[in-house]
Amino acid sequence: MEYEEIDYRVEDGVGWMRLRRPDKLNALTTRMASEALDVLAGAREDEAVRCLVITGEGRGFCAGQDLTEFTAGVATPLDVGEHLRSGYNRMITAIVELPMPVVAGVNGVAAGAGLSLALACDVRIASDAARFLQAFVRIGLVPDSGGNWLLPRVVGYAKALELSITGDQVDAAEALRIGLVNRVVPAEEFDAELAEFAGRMAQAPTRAIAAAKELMGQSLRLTLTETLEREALTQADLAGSPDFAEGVRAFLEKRPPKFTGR
Ligand code: LHQ
Repeated sequence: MEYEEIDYRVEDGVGWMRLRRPDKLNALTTRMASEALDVLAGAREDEAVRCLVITGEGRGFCAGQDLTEFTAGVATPLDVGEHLRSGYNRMITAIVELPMPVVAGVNGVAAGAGLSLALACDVRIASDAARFLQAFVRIGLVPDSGGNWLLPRVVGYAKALELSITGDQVDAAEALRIGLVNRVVPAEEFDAELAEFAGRMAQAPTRAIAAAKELMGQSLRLTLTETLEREALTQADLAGSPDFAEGVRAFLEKRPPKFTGR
């Protein structure tokens, strides 16, 4: 598939998925969502990719649904439910289920479904120029693309509900304070820090990270007893992996491990 609204490249184990409608703050179109789905499916199958970064070109990360699609005749009237089911819902699920670390490089504003996109990622690294808003209520909608599920898990119920029913904007410092992002970096250092972190993730034991992500996701709907058993099963599986063998060998030889992701 030829990408027009996303730039995708793989460098040193990192898949860089850059939303590319900078004039519109990378607002999501039907086309962009289908390109994103293609990138996500490709990354999942590509052994050369051990970390995926989702970021935006220009001054925005993603301003959510492109609101002109409601009027521009792309799908008029846009069947909103189907649009979500066939596009954004699949995109969010694909990110959450991607068996590798997924990093949101929040370079600028993240609004509406754009915020949900960042929330679906495992780690959020933000530029100090970033800002965040559950924009939906401003246009008479409810959060979608998992916003109701993801945001309370990230910042807690009370803050999530407040942000969702006010649509108020949160700046990067406040986002860090409430746990909405993991790290805030000065805009001038953002690209380098993001690349450094993604590079580190791409050298990590990918299967262990994928399993940690899956187990922690499951734990939110399981009992402790069930989680303990799943941990035992997963650990037994990972204990047979080449990366575990390498990790132990490197420890005993007092050198840094060279993980291959297997
Ligand atoms: C945009 C957008 C945009 C088009 C900026 N669309 N052009 C809902 C319904 C149905 C189906 C599926 O999903 C959804 C989920 C959703 O995501 S609903 C929420 C949609 N998003 C919004 O309501 C956010 C709308 N945007 C804004 O409130 C502002 O643009 C923010 C606060 C994000 C940024 O403000 P500024 O920094 O002041 O930038 P700006 O407003 O001047 O925007 C720059 C350009 O980008 C401008 O275009 P122009 O041609 O005038 O320069 C905007 O029109 C365009 N743009 N967001 N979502």
